Amino acid sequence: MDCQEKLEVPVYTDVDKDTFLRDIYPLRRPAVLKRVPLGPCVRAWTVSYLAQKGGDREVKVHVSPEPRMDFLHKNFVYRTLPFDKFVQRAAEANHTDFFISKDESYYLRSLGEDVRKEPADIRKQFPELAEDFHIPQFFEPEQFFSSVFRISSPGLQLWTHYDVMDNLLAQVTGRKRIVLYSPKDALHLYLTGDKSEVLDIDTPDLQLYPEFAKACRYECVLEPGDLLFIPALWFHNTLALEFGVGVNVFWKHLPPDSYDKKDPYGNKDPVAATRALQSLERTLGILEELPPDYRDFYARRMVLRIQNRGYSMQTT
Ligand code: AKG
Repeated sequence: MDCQEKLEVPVYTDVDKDTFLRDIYPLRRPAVLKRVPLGPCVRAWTVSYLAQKGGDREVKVHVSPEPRMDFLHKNFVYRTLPFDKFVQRAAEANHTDFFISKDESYYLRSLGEDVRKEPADIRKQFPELAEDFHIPQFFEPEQFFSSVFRISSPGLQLWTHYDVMDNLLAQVTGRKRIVLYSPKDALHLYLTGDKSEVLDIDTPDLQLYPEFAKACRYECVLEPGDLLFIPALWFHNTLALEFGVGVNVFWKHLPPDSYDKKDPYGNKDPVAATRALQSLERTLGILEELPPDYRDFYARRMVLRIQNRGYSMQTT
């Protein structure tokens, strides 16, 4: 059945750790949290302040001729810029200095020092700016995984994807629209790995993606100073309504050994899920030994087994 309604993400005000852990976190659903103190960043992080305090250390950024980034056709390139120049360019609509076009869009997703090994930590990569940002202490310090700087040009849209850790996304400046889909809608999102192939979520091509109509869309607009709790595995798509600066904090909520140790981005599937997916690939290879009509029949039987043994929640 198609999902007709757009669902609002519930909003909570003045949430402290106890309320978060008692009333919000156990629901495993997204929630907007207003008036949680984030520190002086909310007022201080103007373009000139960011440029001056962040300095000229080099950052690797996405640059795209179109504001909607497309991972399928790779309509973006990675370029390196001094942080101060990057911030100025991301905040302006038209550029005198540019890589592709005058109105190109920019996006920073900060990285760790050793990109392949180390998760981003704003306290290490941007210590002067990190002083202004107070990470909400809603989880134990040993659960901390990463804190990621997210800076977007106006209109920048990031494809729908999921992460494997719990996440608090702090929108420090600028407004941002977030659309979310439940993990239960995984079958309707045309996934390639952790990303949905449906890039235009507002006017989707339903001839090409008919199942997408069944996915239930949750939506919210984050104002400066708002936090969004994104539980692990919830799909999210972000659209910067203005130039905006955010920081998101990932933390581990499964036992530490469940996670892939070589995962600086926090988006590698848990080790047991990877093992299960690998063995599915092997199983599919074995099915190919059968003639097509038998392969089809046994594939359907396997789907039934997976539904009966694997699903624990109602689909939509
Ligand atoms: C995340 O917090 O995981 C995001 O993908 C945020 C993207 C953004 O805010 O631009």
